[in-house]
This record gives sequence, structure tokens and C-alpha cells, in this order.
Amino acid sequence: MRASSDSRPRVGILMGSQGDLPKMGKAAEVLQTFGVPYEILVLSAHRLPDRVAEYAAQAEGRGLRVLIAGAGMANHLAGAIAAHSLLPVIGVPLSSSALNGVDALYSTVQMPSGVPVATVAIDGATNAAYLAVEILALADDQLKKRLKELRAAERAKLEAGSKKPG
Ligand code: RP5
Repeated sequence: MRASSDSRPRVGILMGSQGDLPKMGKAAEVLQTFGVPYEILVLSAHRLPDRVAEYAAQAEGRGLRVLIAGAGMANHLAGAIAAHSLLPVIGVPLSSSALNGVDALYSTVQMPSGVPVATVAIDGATNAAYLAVEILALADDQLKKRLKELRAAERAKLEAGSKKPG
């Protein structure tokens, strides 16, 4: 089920290395659940800087609305993407280093004023995707309805589990 009649990718999921796929693939799983068209690709801020700039500069014109960028170490892919685009950029610091992602967290979250990156938790690709869906839902009633249903279902599940026996 598509979130809109336009089938072009709405969310770009980017990662600094092919090795990041097991973590960043979780964002893709969430977007699939909501029927949000997405694309997923490897783009290293340091190894492919020209392609990062080109991708970010062209993303909005290609129909993308939110970009999710995950990288480990001090790759800082999300910041590099944000430098070249006015789309909302969600950064996912990844725990692929000896510092377990704290290095990536700091480099991703500490953006200079005016070039924001909405940073989620270390390895928080799932929440990055939920945040992307919430952003898209601002202009998509069907997505908003699905988000509300999901929250209600989770609430009901918790309430059922917290009922006193007998
Ligand atoms: C970062 O360095 C990548 O995002 C990855 O998490 C980490 C290691 O990358 P590889 O050296 O395995 O490509 O840039």
C-alpha cells in the first residue's frame, strides 16, 4: 500500500558503509510497514564526498522529502548531507567503533546553528524511520491515521498486560 499516489521514493536511507546495512535496514522495515516508498544506498562522506554532495543537492527535486543518514565513527554523513539540502535530515549514530557510537553521536548531534540534524539514539534506525513517517504524515492523512492506530494498539496491548488477575 502506497502512502501517496506518487510512487517515487519519499525517504532516502543512506549509510556510510555496506557493513551498516544490518542496523540501517531496520529503518527500511518500518517504512515498508507504512507503505512509504524509500531508497537505500551507501554514501560515505569521506570516501565518496562528491557523490554525497550531488545526491543531497538533487534529492528534493527527485521527490524525496526526508533523508535518514546513518554512519559510525566520525564519518558524519548526516551533517555532510544536511550541508547540501534543505530537506529534514535525521542522523543515526552507529556503534561501529571502539567508542561504541559515542563518537558518532557527538559528531552527528553537535551541528552548527542553521544546519540541523535531528539525531536519534545510537543505532536508533527504527526511531529514525518513525520520525520520518511522522514528518510525512503532516501532509498525509492516511499515514497520520496509521500512526494513531499504531499508538492505540500499543496502548491497548500495555493496558491488557497490566490488568490485575482475577
Ligand atoms: C563509517 O565507518 C561507516 O558508517 C561504518 O559504520 C564505519 C566503518 O566503515 P567501513 O570501514 O567498514 O567501511 O564510516
